[in-house]
Amino acid sequence: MLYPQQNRIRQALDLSGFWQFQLDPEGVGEAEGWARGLPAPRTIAVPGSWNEQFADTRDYLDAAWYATVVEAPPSWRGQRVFLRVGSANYAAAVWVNGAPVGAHEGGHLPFACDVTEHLSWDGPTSIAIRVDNTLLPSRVPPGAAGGGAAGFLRGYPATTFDFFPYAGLHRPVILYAVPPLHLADVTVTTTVEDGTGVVRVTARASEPWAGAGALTLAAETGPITAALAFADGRAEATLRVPGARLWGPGDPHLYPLTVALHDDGRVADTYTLEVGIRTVEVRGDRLLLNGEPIFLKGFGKHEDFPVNGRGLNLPLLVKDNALLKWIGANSYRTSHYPYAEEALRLADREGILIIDETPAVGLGFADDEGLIRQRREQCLRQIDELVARDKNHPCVIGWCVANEPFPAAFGQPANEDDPAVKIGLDFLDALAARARALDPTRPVTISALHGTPLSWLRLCDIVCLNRYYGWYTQAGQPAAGTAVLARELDDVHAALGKPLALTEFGADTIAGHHSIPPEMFSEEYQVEFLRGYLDVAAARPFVVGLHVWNFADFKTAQGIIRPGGLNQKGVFTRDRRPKMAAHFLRERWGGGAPG
Ligand code: BDP
Repeated sequence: MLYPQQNRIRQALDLSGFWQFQLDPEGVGEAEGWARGLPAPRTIAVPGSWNEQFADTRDYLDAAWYATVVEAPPSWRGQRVFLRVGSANYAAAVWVNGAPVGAHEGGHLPFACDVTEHLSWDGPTSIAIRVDNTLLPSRVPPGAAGGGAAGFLRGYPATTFDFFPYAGLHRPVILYAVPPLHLADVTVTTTVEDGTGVVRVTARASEPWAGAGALTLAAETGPITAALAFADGRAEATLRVPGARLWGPGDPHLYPLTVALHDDGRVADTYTLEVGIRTVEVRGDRLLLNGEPIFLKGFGKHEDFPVNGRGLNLPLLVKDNALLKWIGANSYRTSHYPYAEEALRLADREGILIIDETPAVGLGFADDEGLIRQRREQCLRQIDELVARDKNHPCVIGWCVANEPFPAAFGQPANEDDPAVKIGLDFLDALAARARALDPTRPVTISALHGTPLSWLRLCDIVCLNRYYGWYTQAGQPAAGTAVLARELDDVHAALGKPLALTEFGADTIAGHHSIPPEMFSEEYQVEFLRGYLDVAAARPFVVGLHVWNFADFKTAQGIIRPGGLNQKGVFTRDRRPKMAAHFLRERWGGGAPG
């Protein structure tokens, strides 16, 4: 699905702003006709989570309705008009002028509804979106009834994951118009042959159409063009860019590529993408970018900020990228769900490498078979939608199809003969296979918990490990923790011969709390902990990446292991002030000037 674009043919109207909002705890809205108008609305900001905008909605996760009105420009008549919701967490249903136009499940990926037939052309059109984020075991991520932390560790709201279950319209809602015959999709892949960039483009039209089109890539030496011949709505062409400037952290050069569709000799539709020419490859136990070994320095992050919740926050994206540069990082993982498209576009421009993760967190395999089947369908759909959305971003260097799946009980070492291990293997194999089938150009991984069966790790191109030796185990003894870590890395590498990355390791740290000798929760302990992991990795060339958990403190459910409702493993506070660890990492990673 192409991100809506405003150009001389395509029109896009961003509906971000103040909407009407009403909770529907009894689920009566549809029967009572709320799709045509909310009986007792209040005002809410879109995008944004509803949880932090009002005091009474913090823990509310059931249905709520959003409504607005818009006047469609008369010049759009005769076009096809879509309503695109960037992210509605978790499930959404949409009405236009009271008529149902679509529904979607899965909170972090966009969907679009064709609303052409439902718009008013002589007055306002009403739009209503019902969103609910009820924590159900059949959803992905699953609600706590299907597993997760048990007993005294369980927080409120009852998630199976360690971040707050923010709800609402988290990204822009965009109304856009395209010609009846239009470009429905474009896929770009790049390789490099003897310094020549090879850009392969596949374009798909909105119908099984035959006709002509063109590609134009703006190279520094002038435009490079190719003709497109559509047959059955599909066309392919290859562009060659001699002496291409290869995209990477040092020089994130983007070539504008315009795809045009010609009907009756005129340009019927056109779409422009920013193309980074680069290759990503796993060879032996190394990760290569443009044929050279690359070491990933960075973080697991979250979309999280006071008041915005998980809502798109453009200044924060800019600030975070500047802090990544300041600290000397070159990458992050979109833990534990796909981030806003705007984040990826910025990363394309700034040369930040991204491991793009699906929302598959908190998956266990000792549950009811029917639930597992439902989650599997949802996970596969989310991979389809994620790859469709993000395939053209040079910043995306890999797909992570699950975070910390666990066989029977969370964190318990697994025995390969355990039936839950086999069920999990089959499930995860299907996810990895789907990602590879959709996109053979990028490595696939799973971020794996301590005790993950080797058979699951074998599914990964890069073996990503989340480890907390010296925190959840070997508590208070960072050196004992790193000794365990060193042994395990050597064992896993000997068994699999693949590149390893540590995609999580960290220690909760209360900013301003100090102690000598270092004690848990102090800034000194966080530095000692991270130093140990960095040293172990530095001595092992097969470790190709280090992502500290976490970039910044972030909100979680309330519970006894999360004082203040925060996970405090950030090297920055939630409002982006550096802890001692940030300065330590900057020194180790050779960070730059303040951005
Ligand atoms: C890992 C999870 C991550 C948590 C982290 C922690 O992947 O979401 O926030 O542990 O406990 O298990 O800090």
